[in-house]
Amino acid sequence: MSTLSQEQIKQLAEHLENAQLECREVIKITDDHPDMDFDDAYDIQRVIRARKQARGETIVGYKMGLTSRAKMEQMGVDSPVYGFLSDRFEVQESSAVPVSRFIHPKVEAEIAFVTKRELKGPGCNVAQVLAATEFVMPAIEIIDSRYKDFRFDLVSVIADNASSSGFVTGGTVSGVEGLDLRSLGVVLEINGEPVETAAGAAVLGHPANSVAQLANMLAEHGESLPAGSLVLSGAITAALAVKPGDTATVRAQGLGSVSIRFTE
Ligand code: 0L1
Ligand code: MG
Repeated sequence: MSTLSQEQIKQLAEHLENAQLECREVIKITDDHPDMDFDDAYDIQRVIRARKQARGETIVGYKMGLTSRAKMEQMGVDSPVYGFLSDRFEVQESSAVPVSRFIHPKVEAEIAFVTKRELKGPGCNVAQVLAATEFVMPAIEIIDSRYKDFRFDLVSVIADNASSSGFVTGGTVSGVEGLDLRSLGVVLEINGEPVETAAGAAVLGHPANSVAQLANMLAEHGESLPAGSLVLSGAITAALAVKPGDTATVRAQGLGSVSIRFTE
């Protein structure tokens, strides 16, 4: 069920996308639209996606957000969300990223999946995801809520493309055969100091379960996850704010590491 008109959805998509493009924070949109629901929020997100595609951007995949207890507790919410990834969000491994490209960036340690077959819900499960996975690799997601002080509710954050704004993948590319993603240890380092540590099970019990839930959530809007998609399965640890001069590194057991450096 939706509560907003098509015109309101269009206006809110433009409002949030402009905030992203202009690196400008805004107040969460439910302050002015308290009755808006999940359907409205995903409709706004899809209009933002269409605006970017109309400008020539390619949608390379999706991110799952709010997938770990640590993240849910950090943000005061209780269910996962998804957002899309544009090719323009990609940052090259070991490159320098200006913090000025963002409003208030934070980094997250994630396991990225690349699929070789379409995944379609409802009923998508871990086994189907593992069978459809070409490879996995460590990733850093840069999140940047457009909302002032990262203050939002679930509906507002979905409309804001789940704070999606940057990602970098790297390390070792590995097939999933023989890999225990549930007990895979991951360390998030800032400036060489291990700051957060956790195992893959922190992501909805198993990172592949997060990908299955993504396919099932996409199915609610008549969509599927195409073959060749990149999926950031969700933060394994809490997100950490970064500032110019910081280097963030994610090390994943047996999968090597991936780093980025932040400048002014
Ligand atoms: O990737 C994430 O878990 C972020 C989802 C959106 C919430 C946030 O901005 O922290
Ligand atoms: Mg994330």
